[in-house]
Amino acid sequence: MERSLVLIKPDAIQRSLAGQIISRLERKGLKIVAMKMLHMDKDLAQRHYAIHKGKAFFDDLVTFITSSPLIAIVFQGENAVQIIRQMMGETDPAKALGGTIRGDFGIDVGHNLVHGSDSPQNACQEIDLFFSAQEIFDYDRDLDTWVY
Ligand code: DAT
Ligand code: MG
Repeated sequence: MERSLVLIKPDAIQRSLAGQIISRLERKGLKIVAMKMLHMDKDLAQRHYAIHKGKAFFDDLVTFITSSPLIAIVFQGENAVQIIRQMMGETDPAKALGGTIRGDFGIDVGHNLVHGSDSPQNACQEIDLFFSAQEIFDYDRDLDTWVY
């Protein structure tokens, strides 16, 4: 079953939107298999966003993501990566459709509330950065007979 790394970013925590964002993903039918709160340090931020190194916004992105605690979650489900990307909306909240997390709650690209992996392969790498194997839970939910 596919997994995606979701970060409830510092702006979402500061704005008390964590519960609403997690709730949307949970109600969709996605299963939480790992979750922790942490304050990302510069080293972890640079590794997580390594693909963006050298871009004009990279330093601001690292400063923002390390500015305050966040919540890291692994969601599991069929097509979890694509489903979460759709529910997040476009990177720039100004362009994100209503009904998406960024479209409903954000204005500025530098404060777009949530991260979700962009491919199953990147999801595996990102999950490894944040969680050990023992921190990821393998369990059954009775309701999955009604989700699938
Ligand atoms: P996404 O988070 O939708 O996967 P991304 O991987 O292209 O987007 O970029 C990572 C983060 O960097 C994004 O969530 C917000 C920030 N960012 C991206 N493009 C930006 C830009 N043009 N100006 C400022 N910040 C930007
Ligand atoms: Mg990305």
